[in-house]
Amino acid sequence: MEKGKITISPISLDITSGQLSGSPIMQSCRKIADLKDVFKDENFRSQMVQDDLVYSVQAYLPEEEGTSGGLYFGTTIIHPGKIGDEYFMTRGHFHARRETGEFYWGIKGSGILILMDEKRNVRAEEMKQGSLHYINHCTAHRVANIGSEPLVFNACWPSDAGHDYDEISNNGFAARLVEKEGKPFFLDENEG
Ligand code: PAN
Ligand code: ZN
Repeated sequence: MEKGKITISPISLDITSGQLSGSPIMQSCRKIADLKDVFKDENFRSQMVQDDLVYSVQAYLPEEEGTSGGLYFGTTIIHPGKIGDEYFMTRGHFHARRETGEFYWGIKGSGILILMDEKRNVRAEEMKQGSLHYINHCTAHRVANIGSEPLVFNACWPSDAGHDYDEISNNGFAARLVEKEGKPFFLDENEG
């Protein structure tokens, strides 16, 4: 590093919108078509407009995937909506390296962070602007948007965490968040 030289970080974060700008930023989006078998009512999902966006992720990944000691940063935007009575939500995952945790924090909107340990115990935290969430190691995590505006949150996780989506696609979460009488309500995995 050249002594005394002050440079500008290549990435900036708009802290009011959560939007990242600069380069390199990875962008991905999940449409209705990408979420087969994620929601309870697969038949309902299959009949929706397949091109509609459910959520998008921007991520700044300054280290090679798998590097120990590094960190990643991301912004997730979940659009408002439901598939049947189940709120739009992320696929959810365990980290491939189960010993790694993560921070999430709310930027705007209204949501629920759903957490599940390896014994399938589920708990949940309300997400809103300024809410800060520590996701313990060995804990699957998924977020549902329960409001009528986009839900935006930031995340910071280790660059060697990896993502295990298979465990959740095979076994799901032990509870699902549905709207009942206008309010969020957890349905046990065995309930309709
Ligand atoms: C987040 C998530 C993001 C999208 O950055 O990856 O919110 O959710 P899914 O990955 O479950 O589709 C994170 O938890 N990273 O580890
Ligand atoms: Zn994660």
